[in-house]
Amino acid sequence: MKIYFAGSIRGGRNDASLYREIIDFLRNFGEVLTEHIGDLNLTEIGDDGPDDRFIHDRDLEWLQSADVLVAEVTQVSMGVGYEIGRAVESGKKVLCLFRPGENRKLSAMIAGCSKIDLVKYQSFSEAKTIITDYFKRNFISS
Ligand code: 6IA
Repeated sequence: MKIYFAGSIRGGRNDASLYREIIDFLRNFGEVLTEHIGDLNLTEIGDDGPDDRFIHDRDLEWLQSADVLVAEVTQVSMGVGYEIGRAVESGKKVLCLFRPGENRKLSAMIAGCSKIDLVKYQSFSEAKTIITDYFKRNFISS
């Protein structure tokens, strides 16, 4: 099972430690291709890594090889939205996790897409339950 986790980078790194916790938990279900999203040293301003064309092409290749995309969509990120759209177009399974709150409005393009499983939550412990249920329902036969 290959899992592509998507979370904001240039959109803002406020949730980086939550991404790391989710990635660690997702490892119970398969290989997470995008562990760097939870790297607390990765900032939205850093530009000392590979160039953007390389990042795009490599990430798209990983996305195409994945069985499922799990995205934390609370922090608005154009890149995460793009990855979700590409995954939906490719017929991938997509789980989006969103923490509702004041001044947080999820785009209608995510909230309104029937091909996306969107689950609202507040705590990491809730996220763990949601993820476990999702993988059991979709991938683990009883
Ligand atoms: O628009 P954003 O940067 O927030 O988009 C974040 C999403 O795009 C993530 O889910 C990643 O899969 C992908 N992505 C964007 N930038 C990178 C990156 N390095 N490395 C890997 N994946 C990325 C960017 C580092 C940069 C700060 C120099």
